[in-house]
Amino acid sequence: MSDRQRTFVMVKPDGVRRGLIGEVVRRMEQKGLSIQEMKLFTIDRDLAERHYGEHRDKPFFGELVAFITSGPVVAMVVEGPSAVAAARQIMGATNPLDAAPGSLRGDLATAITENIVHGSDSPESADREVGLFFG
Ligand code: 3AN
Repeated sequence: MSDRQRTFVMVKPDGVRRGLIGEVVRRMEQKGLSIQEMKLFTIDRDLAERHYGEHRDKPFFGELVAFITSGPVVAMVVEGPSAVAAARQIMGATNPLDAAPGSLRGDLATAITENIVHGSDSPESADREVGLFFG
């Protein structure tokens, strides 16, 4: 298909702690996306600060880095038709209280920091994030 894309998806430490790795993977696969690469590991501070570089000046940056390094994550390269938008639809809005029922965050989370999953917001972000985590 001509609009085939890849995107970067990560189950955050809260998702791993809560046993939601399978739920995230299941929803991606049921949508028609496929997992190309996957690894479970704990992010170090340097990678966390590079991943969240765009938020460096935000008041929640310290909290964000502390949380994302607080336990193992599952990083994935996910591929399929319109993968960037499709993965973000499955995840739902950043704030779980704004996320639609039926999305991962809408169904399974309440807090904006502990919102289970991350997905790239554009094909350019996907390339950058895949490079950071799998380069
Ligand atoms: P998304 O993960 O939906 O692309 P971004 O990139 O805007 O969202 O934000 C990255 C992460 O920063 C979010 N997943 C969330 O955990 C955290 N975050 C965003 N906005 C806030 C906020 N106002 N307060 C605390 N954490 C936030």
